[in-house]
Amino acid sequence: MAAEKILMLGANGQIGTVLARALREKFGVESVITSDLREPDQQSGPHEILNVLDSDGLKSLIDKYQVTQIYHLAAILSARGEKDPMNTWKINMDGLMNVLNAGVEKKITRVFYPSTIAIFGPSTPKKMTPQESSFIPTTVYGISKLAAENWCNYYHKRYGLDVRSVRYPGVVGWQSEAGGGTTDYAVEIFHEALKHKKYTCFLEADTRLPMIYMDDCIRATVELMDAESDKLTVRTSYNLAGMSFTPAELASEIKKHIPGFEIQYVPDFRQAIAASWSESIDDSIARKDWDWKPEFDLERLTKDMLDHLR
Ligand code: AKB
Repeated sequence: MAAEKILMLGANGQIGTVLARALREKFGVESVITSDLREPDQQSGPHEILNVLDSDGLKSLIDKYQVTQIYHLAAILSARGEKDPMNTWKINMDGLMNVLNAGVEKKITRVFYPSTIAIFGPSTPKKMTPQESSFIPTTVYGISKLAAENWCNYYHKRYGLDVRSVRYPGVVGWQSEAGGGTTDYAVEIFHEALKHKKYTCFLEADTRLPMIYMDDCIRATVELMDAESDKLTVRTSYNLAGMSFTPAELASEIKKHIPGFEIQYVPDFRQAIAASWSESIDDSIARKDWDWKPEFDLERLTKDMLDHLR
């Protein structure tokens, strides 16, 4: 374990910011090299400027730091991705192919790749969505992640690259901002509730989506990456569940802590994206293969968010 050298791509994002800190605690500050297009807001260890489309730049960083594991978090998410579909496809797909090819060439021992509930579509069963089903996503982000899952599986089968992946639900955390996603409302609402005691939600009140608290999200990622390779039966991407809630349910939970809090609903284009996704996830294979179990429900998430943000 001590000899691992980790390179994280897209580390300035919502999950990367928190995951980098967790990995630095586990492996040591100098063993985790973060990278992104820009410097991070708060530097917590070695950081490099890297565009994921620059495959030579990626390979030189692997050589420079003798990298053994890559966490490839760089992507354009569901809502922002719709503004420029071709650019989203390019960044999401070419970025992944650069990582997979560098992974094989440089003999990287483990790669982490996040997929998402955005791979689901209108034909996917909405409740307790199974690991495998009809997946016809409506966003370019979803299309790219579904293709990516299959590329990860292909590189594992064909080249033996140890790529591991989970389908993240919407992630809620106090440590970082969410950006460009359809589930972002569930983070924004806390900041607005504390600042202004009101929030205008871009989804309808009863839009139920799968969500996960940041602590569970980070733990799931670390536990999957720690699991023994031969226990992993899914090499596309594991279904992962935390909890499911609607904007109205979240608002009423927040009201228990901030009695005057008010919410109004002004749905925009993101409503159609959310309506195409699942309401809840069957993650029994993750539970069986690597003992996954979420700890946070809506009540605990709300209290923890407000305690930290206050
Ligand atoms: C998004 O809303 O696009 C992301 C996701 C569910 O992958 N948070």
